[in-house]
Amino acid sequence: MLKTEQVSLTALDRAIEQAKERLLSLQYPEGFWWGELESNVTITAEYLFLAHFLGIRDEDRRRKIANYLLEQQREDGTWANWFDGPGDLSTTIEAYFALKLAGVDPRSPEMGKAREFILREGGVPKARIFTKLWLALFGQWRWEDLPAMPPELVLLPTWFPVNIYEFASWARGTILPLTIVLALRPTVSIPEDAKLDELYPQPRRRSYPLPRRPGLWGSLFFGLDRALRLHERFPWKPLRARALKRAEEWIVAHQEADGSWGGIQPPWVYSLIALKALGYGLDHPVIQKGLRGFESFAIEGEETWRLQACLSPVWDTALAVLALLEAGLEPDHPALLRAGRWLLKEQILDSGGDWQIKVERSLPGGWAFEFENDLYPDTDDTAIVMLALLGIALPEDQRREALARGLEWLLAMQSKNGGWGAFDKDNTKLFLARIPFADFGALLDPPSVDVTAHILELLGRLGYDRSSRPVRRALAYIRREQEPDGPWFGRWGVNYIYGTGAVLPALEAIGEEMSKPYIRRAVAWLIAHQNGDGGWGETPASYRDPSLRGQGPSTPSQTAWAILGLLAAGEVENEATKHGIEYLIRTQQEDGSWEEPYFTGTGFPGDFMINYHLYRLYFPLMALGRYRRRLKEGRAE
Ligand code: R19
Repeated sequence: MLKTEQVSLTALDRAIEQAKERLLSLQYPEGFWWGELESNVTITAEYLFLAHFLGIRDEDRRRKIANYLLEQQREDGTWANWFDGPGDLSTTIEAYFALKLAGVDPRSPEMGKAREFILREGGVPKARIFTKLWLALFGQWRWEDLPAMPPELVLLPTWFPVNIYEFASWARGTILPLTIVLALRPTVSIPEDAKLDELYPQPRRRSYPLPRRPGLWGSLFFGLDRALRLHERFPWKPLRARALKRAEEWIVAHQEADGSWGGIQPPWVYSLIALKALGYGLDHPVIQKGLRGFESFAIEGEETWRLQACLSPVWDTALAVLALLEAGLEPDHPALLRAGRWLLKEQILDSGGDWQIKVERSLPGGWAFEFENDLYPDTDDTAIVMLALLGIALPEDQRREALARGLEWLLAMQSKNGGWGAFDKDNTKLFLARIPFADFGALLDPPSVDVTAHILELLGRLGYDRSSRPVRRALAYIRREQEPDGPWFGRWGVNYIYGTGAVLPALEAIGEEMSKPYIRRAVAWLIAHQNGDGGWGETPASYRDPSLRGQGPSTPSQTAWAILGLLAAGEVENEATKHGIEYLIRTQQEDGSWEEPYFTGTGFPGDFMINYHLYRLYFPLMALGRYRRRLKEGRAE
């Protein structure tokens, strides 16, 4: 057979070399990598709301936030939840309100365009519940028109079918303070010219009832909500005082070392609001620590100030290590040793956490995503960090101990259905997602294919094979989750390219026969969704519109995931792989990195999207490096 032309090996070597040098240059002296976690403007707008609520005035910061918000507004006057995405009503309302609070003139053309969009979309009554809650805090939405969420929830025991531990970790940390806020209804007044009357369709109604949700649970919860709200109006609440006390204690006990709650913005801002409503002063140590913590989540420019929803140093460090190993760095390279020592320090060994409610009999041993999030290690970070540690020449006893503790924790966290959720085991009470409060993000943390695949890949690397029980169960789960036409859904990355790009390397690692028909279907799906330029891309809009699965402008990280999938399936010589590699080589920049304005990370499918700023560098490097190794292995045979 006539061989098609090879990828130029000198060009490949050069691209790897440049990306490697670039990545090495970005390592922090302490040993970690840490890229920006870009999401959307609500995170920063809500910081301004919080400051306003607490009565903190910082003119300089307010101006910088307004600049940032205006800089993020698009031509059509809207704000979106991801680059090039559709304007989002709730996000646009929050940005508009923040700008008004910051003193921007509502008669300006920018504000006019935003207002037009908001009204065209139905105005404030059509916004999500979180947005309405912020407005209620400033008297711009009626407390009575929010769903009921009584603080007594915190008193329900863990054996009861409904209790706070049945919610995902992030929802638990958010809902708990919100029960206090909804019970106390703290309201702060704002200047007349910051009010939002113009964002209501005319004629304005006296009240806006909640929409009834379809289905049995929808109706049931709708009825329950009515009953609870009626109950709110009566003064007799025998358990209220005790519930508020317990919720307060829970909040205080769950603050992390960096002042955050859960290392993420939503529980953080609402916890501070709840504590303030309970009478905590600005000088209270818990509030002080909470407020100071935001400074390390902020990115300040000359004229702008923005906040990150969350920080990704552990995740970034482990993935950077994996990319550098693929690029051929020796296991004892000083950069890797430094990263390895830092990762060892980050392991959570003596702090319990919420995960223990569902998992008896396991020592802690996981890693969290952030610098400080000791109560919430997650299985995804733990698997990726352990994969990274396997490649670094650390002192053997230290590494063995770290891996043993990590493995014990991971095995204990496997859910009944064979997969792994991110933060909890068996967080699968799907009916809870039907409560009226749940109109944004996810309330549950059920197992996902991508996380399960990362753990499966780790188990394979640790020597587990398909005969072992955890692997058999995980494999069965993954098989059940495959789409009929071949790919797997991506829960924490966009979307089917991420899921499929995670599963195929995992299957290879546990020794699955890669010629099996179900794997061939996945390969065919990847190849069928390659773009004409040789790259792969998939838009976050694919979460809402299944006809867009696997489609979108090419991006470096998604191209890398597709290539990693193809390589795992043995497609080293495939034209599709070659074109993908050429796409990466061709689009690399002078500085060794790539451009990636598109969002390829997922917080909540369709609702909360993330642009991880280092994805554009370590994933392409990983793919190029692995491609080169596979080529060489092929030649050596
Ligand atoms: C893989 C590693 N991952 C396992 C970790 C990814 C962390 C993503 C950061 C997400 O940060 C958040 C978390 C929660 C929210 C919410 C929210 C939505 C609904 C409810 Br109820 C409560 C909170 C909104 O924005 C968020 C961002 C990559």
